Amino acid sequence: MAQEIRPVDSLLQEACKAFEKRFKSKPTLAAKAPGRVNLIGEHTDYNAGFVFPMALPMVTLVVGSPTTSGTCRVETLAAGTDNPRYTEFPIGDLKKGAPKWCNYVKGVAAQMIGTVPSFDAVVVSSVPLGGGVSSSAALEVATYKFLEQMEGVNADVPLIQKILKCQKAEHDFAGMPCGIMDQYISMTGREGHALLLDCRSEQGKLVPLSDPNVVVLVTNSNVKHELTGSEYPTRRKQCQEAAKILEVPSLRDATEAMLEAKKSSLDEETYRRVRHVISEIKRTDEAATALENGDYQTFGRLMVESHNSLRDDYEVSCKELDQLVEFAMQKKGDGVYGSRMTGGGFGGCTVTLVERRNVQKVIEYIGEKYTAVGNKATFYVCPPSDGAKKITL
Ligand code: GAF
Repeated sequence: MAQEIRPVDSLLQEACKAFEKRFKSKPTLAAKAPGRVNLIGEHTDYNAGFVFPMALPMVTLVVGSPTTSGTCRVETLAAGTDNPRYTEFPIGDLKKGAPKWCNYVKGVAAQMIGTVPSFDAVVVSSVPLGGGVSSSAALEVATYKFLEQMEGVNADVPLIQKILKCQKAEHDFAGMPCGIMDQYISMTGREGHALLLDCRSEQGKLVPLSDPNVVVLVTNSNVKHELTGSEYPTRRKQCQEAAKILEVPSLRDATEAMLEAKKSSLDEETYRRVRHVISEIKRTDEAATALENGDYQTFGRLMVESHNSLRDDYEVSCKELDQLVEFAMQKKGDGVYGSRMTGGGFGGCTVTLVERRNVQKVIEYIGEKYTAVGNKATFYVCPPSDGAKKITL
Protein backbone atom coordinates (compact mmCIF):
# COMPACT_ATOMS: atom_id res chain seq x y z
CA MET A 1 0.00 0.00 0.00
CA ALA A 2 1.15 3.51 -0.74
CA GLN A 3 1.79 5.70 2.28
CA GLU A 4 -0.88 8.31 3.03
CA ILE A 5 0.61 11.75 2.65
CA ARG A 6 -0.42 13.90 5.57
CA PRO A 7 -2.42 16.99 4.60
CA VAL A 8 -0.76 20.34 5.34
CA ASP A 9 -3.70 21.36 7.55
CA SER A 10 -3.13 18.46 9.89
CA LEU A 11 0.60 19.24 10.14
CA LEU A 12 -0.21 22.88 10.79
CA GLN A 13 -2.65 22.03 13.57
CA GLU A 14 -0.10 19.77 15.22
CA ALA A 15 2.61 22.44 15.03
CA CYS A 16 0.36 25.21 16.39
CA LYS A 17 -0.81 23.02 19.26
CA ALA A 18 2.75 22.12 20.20
CA PHE A 19 3.76 25.78 19.99
CA GLU A 20 1.00 26.85 22.36
CA LYS A 21 1.88 24.09 24.78
CA ARG A 22 5.56 24.99 24.87
CA PHE A 23 5.51 28.78 24.57
CA LYS A 24 2.10 29.56 26.12
CA SER A 25 1.04 31.77 23.21
CA LYS A 26 -0.20 31.38 19.66
CA PRO A 27 2.30 31.47 16.78
CA THR A 28 1.93 34.46 14.47
CA LEU A 29 3.87 33.33 11.38
CA ALA A 30 4.15 30.11 9.40
CA ALA A 31 5.68 28.77 6.22
CA LYS A 32 6.05 25.47 4.41
CA ALA A 33 8.51 24.01 1.92
CA PRO A 34 8.48 20.65 0.14
CA GLY A 35 10.97 17.86 -0.30
CA ARG A 36 11.85 16.92 -3.85
CA VAL A 37 12.38 13.96 -6.10
CA ASN A 38 14.77 14.24 -8.99
CA LEU A 39 13.35 12.54 -12.11
CA ILE A 40 16.72 12.52 -13.89
CA GLY A 41 20.00 14.50 -13.89
CA GLU A 42 21.96 13.16 -10.93
CA HIS A 43 25.28 14.60 -9.77
CA THR A 44 25.09 17.10 -12.59
CA ASP A 45 24.12 20.24 -10.65
CA TYR A 46 27.62 20.89 -9.26
CA ASN A 47 28.95 20.34 -12.79
CA ALA A 48 26.83 23.24 -14.11
CA GLY A 49 24.61 20.76 -15.96
CA PHE A 50 20.88 20.05 -16.15
CA VAL A 51 18.67 18.52 -13.47
CA PHE A 52 14.98 17.64 -13.73
CA PRO A 53 13.35 17.53 -10.28
CA MET A 54 9.80 18.10 -9.06
CA ALA A 55 8.52 19.22 -5.67
CA LEU A 56 6.87 16.55 -3.52
CA PRO A 57 3.57 16.74 -1.65
CA MET A 58 5.54 16.00 1.55
CA VAL A 59 6.42 19.25 3.31
CA THR A 60 8.19 20.78 6.28
CA LEU A 61 6.42 23.50 8.21
CA VAL A 62 7.84 26.11 10.55
CA VAL A 63 5.45 28.02 12.79
CA GLY A 64 6.48 30.63 15.31
CA SER A 65 6.81 34.23 16.41
CA PRO A 66 9.54 36.86 16.64
CA THR A 67 10.76 37.63 20.16
CA THR A 68 12.86 40.35 21.81
CA SER A 69 14.82 38.16 24.22
CA GLY A 70 17.79 37.57 21.88
CA THR A 71 17.43 33.82 22.48
CA CYS A 72 15.90 31.55 19.85
CA ARG A 73 13.88 28.62 21.16
CA VAL A 74 13.09 25.87 18.69
CA GLU A 75 11.36 22.53 18.96
CA THR A 76 10.99 19.86 16.28
CA LEU A 77 8.28 17.25 16.03
CA ALA A 78 9.75 15.71 12.86
CA ALA A 79 10.15 11.94 13.16
CA GLY A 80 13.65 10.55 13.08
CA THR A 81 15.57 13.68 14.13
CA ASP A 82 18.40 13.51 16.62
CA ASN A 83 17.81 14.48 20.25
CA PRO A 84 17.22 16.79 21.99
CA ARG A 85 14.10 17.84 20.14
CA TYR A 86 14.09 21.22 21.88
CA THR A 87 17.02 23.63 21.85
CA GLU A 88 17.92 27.25 22.54
CA PHE A 89 20.62 29.43 21.00
CA PRO A 90 21.49 33.14 20.89
CA ILE A 91 20.60 34.93 17.63
CA GLY A 92 23.74 37.03 18.07
CA ASP A 93 26.14 34.07 18.11
CA LEU A 94 25.09 31.41 15.64
CA LYS A 95 27.34 28.35 15.63
CA LYS A 96 26.81 24.87 14.33
CA GLY A 97 26.63 22.11 16.91
CA ALA A 98 24.26 19.61 18.46
CA PRO A 99 21.47 18.81 17.86
CA LYS A 100 22.19 18.39 14.16
CA TRP A 101 18.65 19.04 12.95
CA CYS A 102 18.81 22.60 14.26
CA ASN A 103 21.91 23.42 12.21
CA TYR A 104 19.67 23.89 9.18
CA VAL A 105 17.61 26.46 11.08
CA LYS A 106 20.69 28.23 12.49
CA GLY A 107 22.43 28.11 9.11
CA VAL A 108 19.59 29.96 7.44
CA ALA A 109 19.30 32.49 10.30
CA ALA A 110 23.05 33.11 9.90
CA GLN A 111 22.41 34.09 6.29
CA MET A 112 19.97 36.74 7.47
CA ILE A 113 22.08 38.01 10.31
CA GLY A 114 21.49 41.56 11.47
CA THR A 115 18.01 41.58 9.97
CA VAL A 116 16.22 38.85 11.87
CA PRO A 117 15.26 39.07 15.52
CA SER A 118 15.28 36.12 17.90
CA PHE A 119 12.28 33.80 17.55
CA ASP A 120 10.34 30.91 19.01
CA ALA A 121 9.47 28.17 16.53
CA VAL A 122 8.14 24.66 16.09
CA VAL A 123 9.09 22.46 13.13
CA VAL A 124 6.93 19.64 11.82
CA SER A 125 7.44 17.57 8.69
CA SER A 126 6.04 14.83 6.48
CA VAL A 127 9.25 14.59 4.42
CA PRO A 128 10.97 11.27 5.20
CA LEU A 129 14.25 12.07 6.91
CA GLY A 130 17.47 10.79 5.41
CA GLY A 131 15.46 9.38 2.51
CA GLY A 132 17.32 11.25 -0.21
CA VAL A 133 14.31 13.47 -0.91
CA SER A 134 15.80 16.66 0.51
CA SER A 135 14.42 16.86 3.99
CA SER A 136 17.31 19.23 4.73
CA ALA A 137 16.50 21.62 1.87
CA ALA A 138 12.83 21.55 2.92
CA LEU A 139 13.82 22.65 6.44
CA GLU A 140 16.18 25.35 5.16
CA VAL A 141 13.67 26.78 2.72
CA ALA A 142 10.77 26.61 5.20
CA THR A 143 12.96 28.40 7.74
CA TYR A 144 13.83 31.09 5.18
CA LYS A 145 10.17 31.63 4.26
CA PHE A 146 9.28 31.80 7.94
CA LEU A 147 12.03 34.25 8.86
CA GLU A 148 11.58 36.52 5.85
CA GLN A 149 8.15 37.50 7.16
CA MET A 150 9.70 39.19 10.19
CA GLU A 151 9.95 42.91 10.45
CA GLY A 152 13.29 44.27 9.35
CA VAL A 153 13.94 41.45 6.88
CA ASN A 154 14.30 42.59 3.30
CA ALA A 155 11.44 40.92 1.47
CA ASP A 156 12.74 42.15 -1.91
CA VAL A 157 15.71 39.79 -1.99
CA PRO A 158 15.74 38.23 -5.51
CA LEU A 159 14.55 34.64 -5.54
CA ILE A 160 17.92 33.26 -6.66
CA GLN A 161 19.62 34.98 -3.70
CA LYS A 162 17.21 33.32 -1.30
CA ILE A 163 17.98 29.94 -2.88
CA LEU A 164 21.73 30.56 -2.68
CA LYS A 165 21.45 31.56 0.99
CA CYS A 166 19.70 28.27 1.77
CA GLN A 167 22.39 26.37 -0.14
CA LYS A 168 25.09 28.25 1.80
CA ALA A 169 23.38 27.34 5.05
CA GLU A 170 23.82 23.69 4.10
CA HIS A 171 27.48 24.21 3.12
CA ASP A 172 28.40 26.14 6.25
CA PHE A 173 26.26 24.55 8.95
CA ALA A 174 25.80 20.97 7.72
CA GLY A 175 29.20 20.63 6.03
CA MET A 176 27.55 19.29 2.88
CA PRO A 177 28.94 20.88 -0.32
CA CYS A 178 25.68 20.35 -2.22
CA GLY A 179 24.74 21.78 -5.59
CA ILE A 180 21.79 24.07 -6.09
CA MET A 181 19.09 21.62 -7.16
CA ASP A 182 17.39 20.83 -3.86
CA GLN A 183 16.97 24.36 -2.55
CA TYR A 184 15.97 25.61 -6.00
CA ILE A 185 13.13 23.15 -6.51
CA SER A 186 11.94 23.41 -2.91
CA MET A 187 11.68 27.19 -3.33
CA THR A 188 10.19 27.28 -6.84
CA GLY A 189 8.35 23.99 -7.57
CA ARG A 190 4.97 24.20 -9.28
CA GLU A 191 1.96 21.92 -8.97
CA GLY A 192 1.57 19.68 -12.03
CA HIS A 193 5.10 20.42 -13.27
CA ALA A 194 8.66 19.19 -13.20
CA LEU A 195 11.46 21.73 -13.55
CA LEU A 196 14.25 21.51 -16.09
CA LEU A 197 16.94 23.52 -14.34
CA ASP A 198 20.05 24.72 -16.07
CA CYS A 199 22.47 24.90 -13.14
CA ARG A 200 24.84 27.14 -15.09
CA SER A 201 22.44 29.97 -15.90
CA GLU A 202 20.33 29.11 -12.82
CA GLN A 203 17.26 29.42 -15.04
CA GLY A 204 14.46 26.88 -14.78
CA LYS A 205 11.85 25.81 -17.32
CA LEU A 206 8.61 24.29 -16.05
CA VAL A 207 7.53 21.17 -17.93
CA PRO A 208 3.93 19.93 -17.42
CA LEU A 209 3.64 16.56 -15.71
CA SER A 210 -0.07 16.28 -15.15
CA ASP A 211 -1.21 13.40 -17.37
CA PRO A 212 -3.87 11.66 -15.24
CA ASN A 213 -2.76 8.28 -16.61
CA VAL A 214 0.79 8.48 -15.29
CA VAL A 215 2.13 8.71 -11.75
CA VAL A 216 5.47 9.27 -10.10
CA LEU A 217 6.14 6.58 -7.53
CA VAL A 218 8.78 7.28 -4.89
CA THR A 219 10.03 4.17 -3.12
CA ASN A 220 12.06 4.52 0.05
CA SER A 221 14.61 1.72 0.43
CA ASN A 222 14.76 2.62 4.13
CA VAL A 223 18.52 2.21 4.10
CA LYS A 224 21.15 4.88 4.39
CA HIS A 225 24.74 3.76 4.10
CA GLU A 226 27.30 5.63 6.12
CA LEU A 227 29.47 6.40 3.09
CA THR A 228 27.28 9.35 2.15
CA GLY A 229 29.19 11.97 4.12
CA SER A 230 32.58 11.38 2.57
CA GLU A 231 31.69 10.13 -0.91
CA TYR A 232 29.79 13.20 -2.06
CA PRO A 233 32.65 15.69 -1.55
CA THR A 234 35.02 13.15 -3.10
CA ARG A 235 32.91 12.94 -6.27
CA ARG A 236 32.69 16.70 -6.44
CA LYS A 237 36.45 17.04 -6.17
CA GLN A 238 37.05 14.37 -8.81
CA CYS A 239 34.81 16.30 -11.21
CA GLN A 240 36.62 19.59 -10.55
CA GLU A 241 40.00 18.00 -11.11
CA ALA A 242 38.82 16.26 -14.27
CA ALA A 243 37.52 19.58 -15.62
CA LYS A 244 41.02 21.04 -15.15
CA ILE A 245 42.59 18.14 -17.02
CA LEU A 246 40.06 18.48 -19.84
CA GLU A 247 40.72 22.24 -19.81
CA VAL A 248 37.08 23.21 -19.47
CA PRO A 249 35.45 25.51 -16.87
CA SER A 250 33.22 22.65 -15.74
CA LEU A 251 32.18 19.21 -16.98
CA ARG A 252 29.12 20.83 -18.57
CA ASP A 253 31.53 21.98 -21.28
CA ALA A 254 33.11 18.57 -21.80
CA THR A 255 32.20 16.27 -24.68
CA GLU A 256 32.71 12.57 -25.28
CA ALA A 257 35.35 13.41 -27.89
CA MET A 258 37.30 15.52 -25.37
CA LEU A 259 37.07 12.73 -22.84
CA GLU A 260 38.40 10.17 -25.30
CA ALA A 261 41.21 12.51 -26.37
CA LYS A 262 42.36 12.89 -22.73
CA LYS A 263 41.73 9.31 -21.70
CA SER A 264 45.40 8.59 -21.07
CA SER A 265 45.69 11.59 -18.69
CA LEU A 266 42.84 10.35 -16.48
CA ASP A 267 42.86 7.41 -14.14
CA GLU A 268 40.29 4.75 -14.93
CA GLU A 269 37.94 5.77 -12.11
CA THR A 270 37.95 9.46 -12.99
CA TYR A 271 37.34 8.54 -16.63
CA ARG A 272 34.15 6.73 -15.61
CA ARG A 273 33.03 9.58 -13.35
CA VAL A 274 33.33 12.01 -16.25
CA ARG A 275 31.58 9.62 -18.61
CA HIS A 276 28.63 9.57 -16.21
CA VAL A 277 28.42 13.35 -15.99
CA ILE A 278 28.65 13.94 -19.75
CA SER A 279 26.10 11.25 -20.56
CA GLU A 280 23.75 12.25 -17.73
CA ILE A 281 23.59 15.89 -18.80
CA LYS A 282 22.67 14.74 -22.32
CA ARG A 283 20.09 12.28 -21.01
CA THR A 284 18.45 14.94 -18.86
CA ASP A 285 17.99 17.27 -21.78
CA GLU A 286 16.57 14.44 -23.89
CA ALA A 287 14.31 13.26 -21.09
CA ALA A 288 12.74 16.70 -20.63
CA THR A 289 11.95 16.80 -24.35
CA ALA A 290 10.51 13.28 -24.19
CA LEU A 291 8.25 14.30 -21.32
CA GLU A 292 7.10 17.40 -23.19
CA ASN A 293 6.13 15.09 -26.06
CA GLY A 294 4.36 12.65 -23.76
CA ASP A 295 6.91 10.01 -24.85
CA TYR A 296 7.03 8.00 -21.62
CA GLN A 297 8.78 5.04 -23.25
CA THR A 298 11.81 7.17 -24.11
CA PHE A 299 11.68 8.87 -20.72
CA GLY A 300 11.62 5.49 -18.98
CA ARG A 301 14.52 4.15 -21.03
CA LEU A 302 16.60 7.21 -20.12
CA MET A 303 15.77 6.69 -16.42
CA VAL A 304 17.14 3.17 -16.55
CA GLU A 305 20.26 4.31 -18.44
CA SER A 306 20.75 6.96 -15.79
CA HIS A 307 20.52 4.37 -13.04
CA ASN A 308 23.01 2.07 -14.73
CA SER A 309 25.44 4.92 -15.19
CA LEU A 310 25.12 5.96 -11.53
CA ARG A 311 25.63 2.34 -10.49
CA ASP A 312 28.55 1.46 -12.76
CA ASP A 313 30.35 4.69 -13.63
CA TYR A 314 29.59 7.04 -10.76
CA GLU A 315 29.29 4.27 -8.15
CA VAL A 316 26.78 5.98 -5.89
CA SER A 317 24.08 3.31 -5.88
CA CYS A 318 23.87 0.38 -3.47
CA LYS A 319 22.47 -3.14 -3.43
CA GLU A 320 19.05 -2.11 -2.12
CA LEU A 321 18.52 0.64 -4.71
CA ASP A 322 19.62 -1.72 -7.49
CA GLN A 323 17.14 -4.32 -6.24
CA LEU A 324 14.27 -1.81 -6.16
CA VAL A 325 15.02 -0.72 -9.73
CA GLU A 326 15.37 -4.30 -10.88
CA PHE A 327 12.04 -5.32 -9.31
CA ALA A 328 10.30 -2.26 -10.78
CA MET A 329 11.67 -3.01 -14.24
CA GLN A 330 10.40 -6.58 -14.02
CA LYS A 331 7.00 -4.88 -14.40
CA LYS A 332 7.98 -3.23 -17.67
CA GLY A 333 5.18 -3.94 -20.08
CA ASP A 334 2.90 -4.09 -17.05
CA GLY A 335 2.73 -0.38 -16.46
CA VAL A 336 6.30 0.59 -15.54
CA TYR A 337 8.09 2.94 -17.97
CA GLY A 338 11.31 3.45 -16.06
CA SER A 339 12.95 3.51 -12.65
CA ARG A 340 16.15 4.80 -11.11
CA MET A 341 17.81 5.81 -7.88
CA THR A 342 17.25 9.45 -7.01
CA GLY A 343 19.28 11.98 -5.04
CA GLY A 344 22.82 11.66 -3.75
CA GLY A 345 22.74 7.85 -3.48
CA PHE A 346 24.04 5.16 -1.08
CA GLY A 347 20.47 4.55 0.03
CA GLY A 348 17.35 6.66 0.13
CA CYS A 349 14.77 6.43 -2.62
CA THR A 350 14.10 5.30 -6.16
CA VAL A 351 11.76 7.09 -8.53
CA THR A 352 9.56 5.13 -10.94
CA LEU A 353 7.31 6.37 -13.73
CA VAL A 354 4.28 4.13 -13.91
CA GLU A 355 0.77 3.95 -15.37
CA ARG A 356 -1.76 5.02 -12.80
CA ARG A 357 -4.04 2.06 -13.41
CA ASN A 358 -1.22 -0.34 -12.57
CA VAL A 359 0.43 1.46 -9.68
CA GLN A 360 -1.13 -0.60 -6.86
CA LYS A 361 -0.12 -3.86 -8.52
CA VAL A 362 3.41 -2.55 -9.07
CA ILE A 363 3.67 -1.46 -5.42
CA GLU A 364 2.57 -4.89 -4.24
CA TYR A 365 5.02 -6.63 -6.53
CA ILE A 366 8.05 -4.52 -5.58
CA GLY A 367 7.04 -4.65 -1.89
CA GLU A 368 6.87 -8.44 -1.85
CA LYS A 369 10.13 -8.92 -3.73
CA TYR A 370 11.94 -6.42 -1.52
CA THR A 371 10.59 -8.05 1.64
CA ALA A 372 11.75 -11.42 0.34
CA VAL A 373 15.34 -10.12 0.25
CA GLY A 374 15.04 -8.98 3.86
CA ASN A 375 14.06 -5.32 3.57
CA LYS A 376 10.97 -3.19 3.84
CA ALA A 377 10.13 -0.45 1.36
CA THR A 378 7.81 2.53 1.83
CA PHE A 379 5.88 3.80 -1.19
CA TYR A 380 4.62 7.29 -1.98
CA VAL A 381 2.49 8.16 -5.02
CA CYS A 382 3.55 11.76 -5.60
CA PRO A 383 1.79 14.39 -7.67
CA PRO A 384 4.21 17.22 -8.63
CA SER A 385 3.49 19.88 -6.04
CA ASP A 386 4.02 23.55 -5.24
CA GLY A 387 7.22 25.04 -3.87
CA ALA A 388 7.61 26.99 -0.64
CA LYS A 389 4.86 29.27 0.57
CA LYS A 390 4.06 31.52 3.45
CA ILE A 391 1.02 30.32 5.42
CA THR A 392 -1.36 32.90 6.80
CA LEU A 393 -2.49 31.95 10.29
C1 GAF B 1 22.26 15.80 -3.23
C2 GAF B 1 22.73 17.24 -3.38
F1 GAF B 1 22.28 17.99 -2.34
C3 GAF B 1 22.28 17.84 -4.70
O1 GAF B 1 22.82 19.12 -4.85
C4 GAF B 1 22.67 16.94 -5.88
O2 GAF B 1 24.04 17.04 -6.15
C5 GAF B 1 22.26 15.49 -5.60
O3 GAF B 1 22.72 15.03 -4.33
C6 GAF B 1 22.79 14.55 -6.65
O4 GAF B 1 22.21 14.84 -7.89
O5 GAF B 1 20.86 15.77 -3.14
